[in-house]
Amino acid sequence: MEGSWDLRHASNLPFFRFRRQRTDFACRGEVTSPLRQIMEKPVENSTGKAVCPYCGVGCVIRATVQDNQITRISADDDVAPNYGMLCPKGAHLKQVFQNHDGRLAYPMIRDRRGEPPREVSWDEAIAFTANRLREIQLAHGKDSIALYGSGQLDTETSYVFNKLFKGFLRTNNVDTNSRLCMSSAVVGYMQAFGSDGPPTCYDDIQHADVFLIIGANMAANHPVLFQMIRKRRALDPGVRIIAVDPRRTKTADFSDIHVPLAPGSDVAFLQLIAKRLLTMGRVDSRFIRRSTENFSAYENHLKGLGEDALLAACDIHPARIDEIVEYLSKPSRLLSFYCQGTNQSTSGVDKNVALINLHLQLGEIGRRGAGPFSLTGQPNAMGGREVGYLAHQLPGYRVVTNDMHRAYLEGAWRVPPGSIDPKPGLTAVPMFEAAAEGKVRALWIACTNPAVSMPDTKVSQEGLRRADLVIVQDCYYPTESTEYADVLLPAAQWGEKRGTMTNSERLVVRSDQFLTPPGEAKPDWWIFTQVARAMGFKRNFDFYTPEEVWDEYRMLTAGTPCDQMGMTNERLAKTSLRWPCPHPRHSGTARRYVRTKFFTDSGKAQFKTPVYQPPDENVNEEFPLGLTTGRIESQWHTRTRTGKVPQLVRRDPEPFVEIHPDDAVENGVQDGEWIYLVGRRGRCYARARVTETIRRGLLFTPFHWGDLFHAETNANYVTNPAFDPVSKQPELKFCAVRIETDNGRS
Ligand SMILES: Nc1nc2c(c(=O)[nH]1)N[C@H]1C(S)=C(S)[C@@H](COP(=O)(O)OP(=O)(O)OC[C@H]3O[C@@H](n4cnc5c(=O)[nH]c(N)nc54)[C@H](O)[C@@H]3O)O[C@H]1N2
Ligand SMILES: Nc1nc2c(c(=O)[nH]1)N[C@H]1C(S)=C(S)[C@@H](COP(=O)(O)OP(=O)(O)OC[C@H]3O[C@@H](n4cnc5c(=O)[nH]c(N)nc54)[C@H](O)[C@@H]3O)O[C@H]1N2
Ligand code: SF4
Ligand SMILES: [Mo]
Repeated sequence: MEGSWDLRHASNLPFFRFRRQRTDFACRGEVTSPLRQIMEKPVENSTGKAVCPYCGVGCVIRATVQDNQITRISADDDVAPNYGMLCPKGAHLKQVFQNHDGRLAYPMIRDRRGEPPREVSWDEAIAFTANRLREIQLAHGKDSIALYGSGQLDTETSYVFNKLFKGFLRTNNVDTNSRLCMSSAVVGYMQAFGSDGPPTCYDDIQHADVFLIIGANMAANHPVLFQMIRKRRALDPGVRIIAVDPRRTKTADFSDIHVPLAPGSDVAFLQLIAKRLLTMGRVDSRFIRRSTENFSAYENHLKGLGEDALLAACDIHPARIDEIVEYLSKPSRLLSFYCQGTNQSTSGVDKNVALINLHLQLGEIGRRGAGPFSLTGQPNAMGGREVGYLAHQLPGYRVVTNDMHRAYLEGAWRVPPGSIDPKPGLTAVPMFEAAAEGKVRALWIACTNPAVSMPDTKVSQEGLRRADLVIVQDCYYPTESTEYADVLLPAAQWGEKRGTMTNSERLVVRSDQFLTPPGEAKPDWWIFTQVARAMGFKRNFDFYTPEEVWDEYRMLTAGTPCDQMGMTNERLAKTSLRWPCPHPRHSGTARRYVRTKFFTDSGKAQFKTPVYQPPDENVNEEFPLGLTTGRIESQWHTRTRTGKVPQLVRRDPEPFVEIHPDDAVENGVQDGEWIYLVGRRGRCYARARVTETIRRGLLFTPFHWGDLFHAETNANYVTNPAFDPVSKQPELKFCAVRIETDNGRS
């Protein structure tokens, strides 16, 4: 579904007349090459603030620095969004920088696969990258190259690579790890409201009566937000927290009700609640009449569903449903948080839509303390979407399939009409499949580690192996993905560059630079800019500071739902703002849809009628157990950073698999024993943790430990690459396995 906001205002803007601000441009004396002149200012003793490089809560962290070493990490009590709070990952950032072990500090080229790479100059690395990309496109067509990026890159970087690939290299083969993370949430919001982005903000936590946390383990993965929820309940004992998760997580432990539903059954669960409330007459008729469409189809759909069948699908005690219905039967402000338990599913969009339907039915949106609040995983997965870094998107929540949107960007970027392909590019899973089949010949991997994090990793590894050119842009070496690289581009990381990110509540924060990067590492936006210039697009990539990139991007958001026109560099240097923020005197927007105008053609929110579907893969005699995967509090993804912090590693030093005591007995598994989980595509290895916190018939293992830890501990050798038909987000939350215990013990 395409956005239909008014672009007339936007098209009149002088988007190509920017005032250059080179005040903070700094250049070290010894650097002579023109390519090297664009450098970040070296920093000595200072303090600075930056958005935490980990989760989408987007805590603002203060770092005190002496002689290029962080001496203290803190958070200011009066600074949003975390007001003095940090979780252990953020609080231990100092340890990440205690030495530069494992940093990728110089550009490198690998002449032959399997051999160690050799250090080269930036000039050589950039020229090589630019020439090889050109050669491959000339020989094999424009879509033979692809970029796979990340929600951990700042907005400026995502803007530059998106402009380069979609506008100038004319391929939409640009996708990111957000496809594995947020794409179902994007489609859910688009279908219901005509625009991506949450209606809500963190302040709503202070006003909500009932928190529905569904498919999210906030206590572990968004700890500071969860802390805010707990504080809210401590102040008002009437507040209720409901956790919907097949596992009794730390989040569930702190909740009033835990619903241990069958994996994948969220649509059935939400429809059961909605149906019961509907039967009781719990509908906000005034809101529905004025601000929504398709309610009668929705009502009829719910009426036609059998309660017993829904209950059987979620396989929970009916008392849980009664309790929740009782909470929601009284007027109460409902705030729902959701994340990968809903998104990473072959029915991810339907799960999102079913939750939004419930909010529309109750009128629980567009007012304080109420709304469906999608939790963002990575620190800038929101900003990346605003920039349009998924294969079907363009900046400002535009889409490639919309003629007006393409024409607008072609004008703004000053490329000939028809330059932007109207067909969406390859999304994450098909991108690596195409590389494995020899159709995509060049892969540029930036700020992500697909040799660990892609479902059915053997395919992504085969894609990386088969591609003629693999460019890996990371701040660490080695990682599982750098092993496949022909070119390694060293990136400056957190604290070593300036840049802008948007957190889960649409708060746009500018981060400072307070550390000098090691060796020759450079900010990501700079690296993409230099390659673009080396490919012949000098005039169009005339960026010397991230502020210049920001100014160009900010203008393109004017008149769109994620309007950031009013966020000038001067303002962002002093304060953070929530979009929409359309002009420089606008103070930002806490809550959207307050006057209930949505971005759909009719201006009304849309009810949909999803139908419950079980997960793609079935358990059977050969693979009798379900496996779900996810995260733990102490580690971040593929551990390139958190794996180097002893205080965090100590908490969970190795991969484990949660198994119910009855399943353990049935499978002859002892607590603490190393076991294999064998699935249809491969197997992985982990230490059994026998626990009653998990449903019978289901196992849980984190996906943090890739091949560099042990050749067989990557959970993604087992996971299912099947994806949601609309959002293309893979079903990382369910596959079928059996346990093997009789060989390969450590
Ligand atoms: N410590 C830490 N924090 C992180 C991250 C990290 O790596 N480490 N990563 C960040 C990122 S990128 C993301 S996307 C977020 C993810 O944050 P979450 O979504 O909270 O993380 P997960 O552990 O992947 O999944 C959440 C829960 O979904 C449950 N689940 C599985 N299947 C289903 C289902 O069918 N229905 C329901 N209702 N629940 C189900 C799992 O049991 C799990 O507890 O975390 C962010 N925060
Ligand atoms: N089984 C299973 N698999 C999953 C998931 C799951 O729940 N289960 N979740 C999925 C989700 S939601 C996500 S978001 C992905 C995450 O998966 P990935 O994105 O692959 O994981 P990270 O370890 O965060 O990778 C980030 C990489 O960027 C590097 N890096 C850090 N900072 C910078 C920087 O500033 N610049 C550059 N250039 N590089 C930098 C790091 O060193 C690291 O190599 O995993 C997905 N895979
Ligand atoms: S809650 Fe998230 S953003 Fe805040 S310190 Fe922890 S990891 Fe960083
Ligand atoms: Mo994510």
